[in-house]
Amino acid sequence: MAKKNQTLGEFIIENQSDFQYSSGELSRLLNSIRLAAKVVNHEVNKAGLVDITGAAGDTNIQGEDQQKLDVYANDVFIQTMTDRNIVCGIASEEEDDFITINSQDELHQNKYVVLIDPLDGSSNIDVNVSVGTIFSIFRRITPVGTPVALKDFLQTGDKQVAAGYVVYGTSTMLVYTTGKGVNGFTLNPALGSWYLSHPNMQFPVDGQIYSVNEGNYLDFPEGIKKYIKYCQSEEEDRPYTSRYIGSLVSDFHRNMIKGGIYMYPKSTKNPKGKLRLLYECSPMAFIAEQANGVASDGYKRIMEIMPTELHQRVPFICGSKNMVEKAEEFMLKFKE
Ligand code: AHM
Ligand code: MG
Repeated sequence: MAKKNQTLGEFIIENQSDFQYSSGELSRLLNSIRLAAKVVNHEVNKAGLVDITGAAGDTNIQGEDQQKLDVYANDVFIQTMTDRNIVCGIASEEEDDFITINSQDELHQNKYVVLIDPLDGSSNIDVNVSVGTIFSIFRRITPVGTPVALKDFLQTGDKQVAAGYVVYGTSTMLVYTTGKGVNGFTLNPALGSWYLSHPNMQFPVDGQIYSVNEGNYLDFPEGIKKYIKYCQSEEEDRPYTSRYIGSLVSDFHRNMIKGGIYMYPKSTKNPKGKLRLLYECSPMAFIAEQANGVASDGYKRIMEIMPTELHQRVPFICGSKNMVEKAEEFMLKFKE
């Protein structure tokens, strides 16, 4: 039960018993993600100083190499989880292959794998626009005591144990679900603590915002083109407002609070869509569904898609229930 003024640490402990046979492993894992997010937040906040302290690729005043922030975020999340020996494997959008965590004393004893997009939308950093981290947690399929295998990572979204995102915005927030609703915590930067600010987040069933890169309009499937025209038409409660940040976490976060739809369909440039099933779409789909929203590839639930490769891409339509269902209606009607 969410309590006013509760910190994320308190919330995680209090809700640990939601999991049958819980050993505290998932709680410790969430705690390490919350810690890494604070470290990354600190660095992201300083991004505007890069011209003063030296750009990525330069050597800074202390003789240290300046890293690009997405590489930095990748290192921080992986290192934080590895040091704590809390997962048996990690797959990252920044890495070609998954990483096997091999602790010396307790060989491959951990139960969970993490998939992460350490800094999504990082092209926005140069212009001081919000970026995010997205994470997804699965229970391993292979037996404990053995090294992780690709199949531990290639699971359908509906097998997720937890998923969440961090939005490094005007405030930094960590939003996550363990399958019992969605809760959002805002970082108090002075104290370094996350406070429950958005308990039980819900997508409004309907919305008035559509988010899509309309620069790709001519290449979109007919169903999406027709749906966009529907959003723009002057009927009933339309035209809708168009809002596109180009940073999935931020667009999703706004739409969840205000009601809206986010779309990244396939196009000639991105014949399978642009977004990655495992690092972006599947975790966001879990959060969306837990918040009364819908996530689809245009025809079926994202959560049911069986991945065949780590970096698989998929078209993504996600948001308020009635809006996504309407977009699906158009996709079906104008199926190519
Ligand atoms: P990235 O993983 O390379 O950062 O790309 C993902 C981002 C999403 O955050 C965003 O919604 C989308 O790409 C924007 O793409 P585009 O610039 O093509 O509209
Ligand atoms: Mg990304």
